[in-house]
Amino acid sequence: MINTSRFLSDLHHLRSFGAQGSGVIRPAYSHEDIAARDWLANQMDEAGLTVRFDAMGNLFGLAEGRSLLLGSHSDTQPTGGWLDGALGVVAALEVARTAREMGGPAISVVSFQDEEGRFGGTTGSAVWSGLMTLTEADAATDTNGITLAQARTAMGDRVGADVDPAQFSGFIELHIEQGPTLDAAGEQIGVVTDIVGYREMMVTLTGQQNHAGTTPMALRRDAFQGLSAFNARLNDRLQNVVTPQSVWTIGHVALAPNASSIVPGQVRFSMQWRDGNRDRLDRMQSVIETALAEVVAEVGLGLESGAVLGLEPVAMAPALRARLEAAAKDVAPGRWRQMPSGALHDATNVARLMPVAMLFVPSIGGISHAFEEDTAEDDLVAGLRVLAQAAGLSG
Ligand code: HGY
Ligand code: MN
Ligand code: MN
Repeated sequence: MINTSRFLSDLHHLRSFGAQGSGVIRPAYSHEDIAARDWLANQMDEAGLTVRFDAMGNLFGLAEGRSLLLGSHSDTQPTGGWLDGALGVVAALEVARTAREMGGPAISVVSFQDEEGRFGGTTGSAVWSGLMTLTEADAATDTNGITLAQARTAMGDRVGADVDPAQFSGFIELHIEQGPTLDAAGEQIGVVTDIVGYREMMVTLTGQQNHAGTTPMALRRDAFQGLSAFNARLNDRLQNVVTPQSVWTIGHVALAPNASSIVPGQVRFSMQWRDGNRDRLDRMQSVIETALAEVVAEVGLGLESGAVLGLEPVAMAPALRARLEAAAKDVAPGRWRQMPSGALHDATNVARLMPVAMLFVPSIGGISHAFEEDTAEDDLVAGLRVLAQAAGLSG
């Protein structure tokens, strides 16, 4: 039988690494992230699993022979919630531990590194799944200009040989919904049908830094005005191609020199867009590129668009999904649904290698990527029970 108090105690212990009020600050390769990984490694070792760190810092607890892989990520957003990723890792640990105590089935555990994208996005599972090479990942930089190669040296001599994906029969990830659907409906479980795709690029607009008092408005080449005009035109033009499930975000903005009496000469910002349909992602991209080109010409700005990073939309594996649906019917009768994921997950990358499936528990108020992120305890336990049952543990 799964031990729910052990599970909850471990979940709160993981929260303590980088705890900040009700939230957590535990970015990839930070001191807090590595301390959390060391603690998880110890828990895996005590559970009788073979502990392995790969070159990216992905942490695996391996069962012998062929096994089902469960897990998520234990790094967080710069100011993150205590459950995003952490829930899936600790639930996987509890299911694997219980499976060993019950003499089977073989369950392995993973905590992927840098899912939250300090260096891009789902970086650890992207390298493990072959979506990108370690060399490509190493060249990525965070917003402070630190390279992933520099950051991952903090893993030190923990790093061992690569972990071969062929030993796993499939991957299931338990995660908080990070949206309002389940909470608003009073439901406990979401069985994921598919995960959206996303595209992201960094954009730099360059104008002319100048005096805020003596420079007439008509003579300005104001980088902020360029961003503002782009954003207004983008919101208007995208209405022609999007659906209510489409989203787009300018989440990171660095204005230079960022002084109240200086016309900003440069702005660097992130442009991210997401949708469940690959063609629509393409159409959104061309709207973005056209609007950018028009505005820089009108305002007289220089434009530099970085490489477009992204992941394509992916459908969950029917057989694994069916196991989650059967378990959800049993654990939360009348209080579960099938639903898409608007958030990105490591499961998208792992789907390149093996069958994957995901399940959600509610986020209170639909809030996530914020210190207020939370989930009711009985919903956390319901998620654990569904995961355990779908993984083949009885009752
Ligand atoms: O951005 C995402 O969807 C994920 O939570 N990192
Ligand atoms: Mn996550
Ligand atoms: Mn996240």
